[in-house]
Amino acid sequence: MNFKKYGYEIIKINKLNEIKILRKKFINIFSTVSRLNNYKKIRRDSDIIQLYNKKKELWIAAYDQIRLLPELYSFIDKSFYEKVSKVSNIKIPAYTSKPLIRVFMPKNEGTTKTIPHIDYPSHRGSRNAVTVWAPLQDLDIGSGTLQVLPGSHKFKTVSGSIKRNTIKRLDITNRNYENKMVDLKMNAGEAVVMSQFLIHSSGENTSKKIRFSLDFRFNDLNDRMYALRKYYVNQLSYYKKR
Ligand SMILES: O=C(O)CCC(=O)C(=O)O
Ligand SMILES: [Fe+2]
Repeated sequence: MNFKKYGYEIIKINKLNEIKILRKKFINIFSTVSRLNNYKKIRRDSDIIQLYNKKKELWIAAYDQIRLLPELYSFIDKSFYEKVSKVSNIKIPAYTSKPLIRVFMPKNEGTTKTIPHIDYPSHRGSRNAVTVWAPLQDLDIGSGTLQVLPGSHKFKTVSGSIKRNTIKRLDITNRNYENKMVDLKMNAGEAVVMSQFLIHSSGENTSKKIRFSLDFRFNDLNDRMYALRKYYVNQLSYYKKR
C-alpha cells in the first residue's frame, strides 16, 4: 500500500474489545433515551431500526449524542493517531472538527448515503489533511462498505485556490465514477486514512444490520500554507470568531 500513490491506506488499530464495548454503548444510548421517554428497551440493531421507524425524534436524539460521548476521545488514543500521522506524514495533527459516528442502516436509512465526493471543501484546512474512517463491525459488500477511487486524490475536482481559501467543489456527478468505485472490505480493528482530495462514497447497505463507523479528520499544524492562512477553521466555534 502506498498512501502517496493511491491517496489512502488501511491501518490496523486492533482494539477489538474496545470496539465491541463502544458499539454496545451506542445501543445503550438509544435504549436510555427510549426508556426515559416511556418507550421500549433497545437491545439490538433491529430495535434501533424500529425506533427509527416508530419514534424518529428519539432516534435523532440518541444519534446526536453518541458523537459527543467522551469515550471517543480515549478510543482515538496516542497509538491510534500516531499511526495516522505516520502513514499520512502529518507532523502536528489537530482535529478539523469533532469526531463523528455514522449510523448507516439497512435500506440506506439513517446517516446519509454519500455519492462520490471529496472532503476538502467542507474543511478547507491544510493541503495534506486526512479523513480517518473506521468500521465498528466487520464489513462485506452490501453491508455499507466505504468505497474509494484509488489515485483520485490527483484528479481535478476543485476550482479556486487553497492559498486564497477559495476552494470549491467541481460538479463531478457526470463523470460516472459510481461504476469505478472500489469497495473496502474492512474489518473491525482497521481504519482507512484518506487524503481529503480522495474521491470516496458509501456502498449500499442491503443487510439487516446497522453499520456504525467512526470518522475523524486531521489538519497538519506544521503545514506552512495553513499557518499562513492563520489556521482557518471552517466551522463555528466558541474560540474562533470570523
Ligand atoms: O460513512 C460513509 O459512508 C461516508 C463517509 C464519508 O464520506 C466521510 O467519512 O467523509
Ligand atoms: Fe466524505
